[in-house]
Order: sequence, then structure tokens, then C-alpha cells
Amino acid sequence: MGTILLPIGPPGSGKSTLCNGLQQFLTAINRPCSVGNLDPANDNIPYHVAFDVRELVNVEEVMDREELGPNGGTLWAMEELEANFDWLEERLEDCGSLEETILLDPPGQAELTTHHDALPRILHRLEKLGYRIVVIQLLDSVVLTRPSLYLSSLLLCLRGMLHLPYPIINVLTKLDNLKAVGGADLPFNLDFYTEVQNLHYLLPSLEAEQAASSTSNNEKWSALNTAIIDLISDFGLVGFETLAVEDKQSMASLLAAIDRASGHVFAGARATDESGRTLEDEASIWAQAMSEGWGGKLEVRDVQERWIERKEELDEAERKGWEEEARLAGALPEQKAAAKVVRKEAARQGEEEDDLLAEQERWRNERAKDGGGGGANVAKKPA
Ligand SMILES: Nc1nc2c(ncn2[C@@H]2O[C@H](COP(=O)(O)OP(=O)(O)O)[C@@H](O)[C@H]2O)c(=O)[nH]1
Ligand SMILES: [Mg+2]
Repeated sequence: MGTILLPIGPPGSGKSTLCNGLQQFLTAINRPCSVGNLDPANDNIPYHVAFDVRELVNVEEVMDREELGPNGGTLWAMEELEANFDWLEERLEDCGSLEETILLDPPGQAELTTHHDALPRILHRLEKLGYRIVVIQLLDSVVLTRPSLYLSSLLLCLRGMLHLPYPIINVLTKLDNLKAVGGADLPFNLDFYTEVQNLHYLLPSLEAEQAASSTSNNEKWSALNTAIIDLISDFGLVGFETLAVEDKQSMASLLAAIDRASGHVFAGARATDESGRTLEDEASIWAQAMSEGWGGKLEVRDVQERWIERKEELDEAERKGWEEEARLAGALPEQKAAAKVVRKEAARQGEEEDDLLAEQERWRNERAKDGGGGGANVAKKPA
């Protein structure tokens, strides 16, 4: 049975980038993976695309034909995709064996994950075909920097979880960027936000934010905030993983969470070559880590340290690490220059050695002519 991973989330939350990152990561650990674009207005396809919904429906064409704006055009296009479900089914079959992981990159319209029915109906039909489905709901971590944005995002995530009733992982993306957009001044530690702890603690900062930006009745805002907080807390469903897509550890942690959600069973043994030697490739190391019960989960405390508290220091350490790796691989220009110097020096020494040997040979011949013992015999012990 194949697994379909569906990243959802507002435009710019990182869906296409995650598809690209996961495609690279899964390929590196030898897990077959394809990515299909379902966004009829996608102008950023960084990954190798297996199939593209724009072969079926083009948003500009829909907008012209139906006299719709970009938002309505996209929703209409998703309905066309639903009406042409056979097209999707065939494209998925073309992706190869049902063991494969298939990523679908959908549009970011909020309607699709709050109340529009095309996406849940498409997923339902895919599930009936036998695909396992995992939804990955993305949210730019910049929302943590404004309490009102964080609260409304929680509401959006909760709605997404209720609208798409599949295993779902909520992810705060772009953690590497959080400090630059104000993450160093957050009033609470990162785990407060990822674990969605007691939201009532947010009330004073929500009120301060609203007092600064609105002239309307603050009491009504307070009552609304409290009602939303109570609603989110009563459901108790929302929590977040974190992601910095270019960070290997962060990607490994997210993939482990995805695997837990999809029930992916790891091959326990490490791969071997023809002679039976254990391979030291990434796939093998991943299999080993999983078979030894590595949960793969990055602690929030470590994420906070890596991307907020000690970001500059650890960025620098990481840069040096990469430099060292590149140096070892002989990839840096200075390394090439250094290798050239070493080779030149060896050649020069070789030339000097040749001169020395020739000089010794000449001396030995002269000694032999004089009737003296050859240089090589001088040290010989008497028999
Ligand atoms: N710094 C950083 N930028 C990211 C990350 N993920 C995505 N982005 C950037 O966010 C922007 C929007 O990403 P994209 O994948 O196109 O979002 P989509 O509209 O949800 O598909 C792009 O410029 C990405 O390079 C991340 O983990 N860190
Ligand atoms: Mg995109």
C-alpha cells in the first residue's frame, strides 16, 4: 500500500519547499518517492515533478472562461480535478509500485482546508483505492511573533484537522528564520507554542496588542479571545513539530514523525554489498538508527537552543563543519592549491633524489675503477 503525503497550509508556508526537501531526503535514504503538483497556479516547482495538474487544468484558462479571480479559479480547478479523478488515479499508478511514497503539492487557499469539499473528497477516493494518507499542515513560524496571529493560526490548524480527518502533523516551518523576524523576544519558551500550553497566559499580550492597534471596545476583544482560547483548549488537538528544511536533523525528526503517523515499517537490517559487508550509506545508517529504537524526535529545548539562543554560534560551528567536510573531499580551491604545492614539492624532492642517486652511482663506479670497495660494500659485515 502506497503512502500519500499532503502538505497543506497558507501560500508561502513552505509546501513546495518541503516537497523538494523530502524528495531529496527520501532519495538519499533509498526510499522511492515521487512528487505531483496539484497547484494549478504553482509558479515555484523546485522538485523533480512526476506529474502536474496543469496538464489537466490551467488556472488562467479557468479564470478567463468562468470569469473568476485567482482564488475562485483555483477552487474551480480543484473541482475539475475531482471531476477528472481518473486522470489523478492514472498519474499515481504511473508513479510505480504501491510501496512508493507520493507527495502531492496542493494550492494554499485556506478554503480548501476549512470548508471547501473538493480536497477531502479527493482524499477520500484515494483512501478507497488503498493509499495511506498523511496530511502535513504547515505554518510559517513567524506567526509566533504576534499573539493574535498565533491564536488565529491555531484556529486555522484546528479547522484543518477537523476538515481533513486523516493522520495529521502540524509543523512550524522556517525555524532557521525565526530569530531574524523577532523570535529572540518571544515572551515564552518555544515549547509553550509547540505544545500549545495554557493559552490564557497569552491574554495580557493579546490585549496589549489590540489596545495598540484598535480603537474599538477592548472588552469585546477580550471576551472573543477568551472564547477562542477555550474552544482550542477544549479540543486539545493542536500541537506542532518544527522544521528548518535545510537542516538534516530537523528533516530526520520530521520524517520520523511522518513515519509514526503513517505506520511505515522500517527495514530493520542494514544493507550489505555483494561480499556481505555492511554499507555505510545514509539509507543503511537510517535503517540502523530506526531498528535500534531511535525515536528520531528532536527535543523542543534543543530546537530553541539551535535556532534562537545559540543560533549564530551554532551556525558558525556548522559552517566550519561543512568546510572541513569539503576540505576532506578536496573540494575547496585552497585545498586544490595545497595539493598542487605538495605534488610540486614531491616532484622536486624526486628530482633531487634522482641527482643524488646518479652522484652515488658515479662515485661507486670511480671507487671500483680505483680498486676500492663499492659504496654498497662498505657497511657489509665480514662473512
Ligand atoms: N529560511 C527558510 N525559508 C524557507 C523554508 N521553507 C520554505 N522557505 C521559503 O519560503 C518561501 C515560500 O516557500 P514555498 O515552498 O514556495 O511555499 P508554498 O507557497 O507553501 O509552496 C520560499 O522562498 C522558500 O525558500 C525554511 O525552512 N527556512
Ligand atoms: Mg507552492
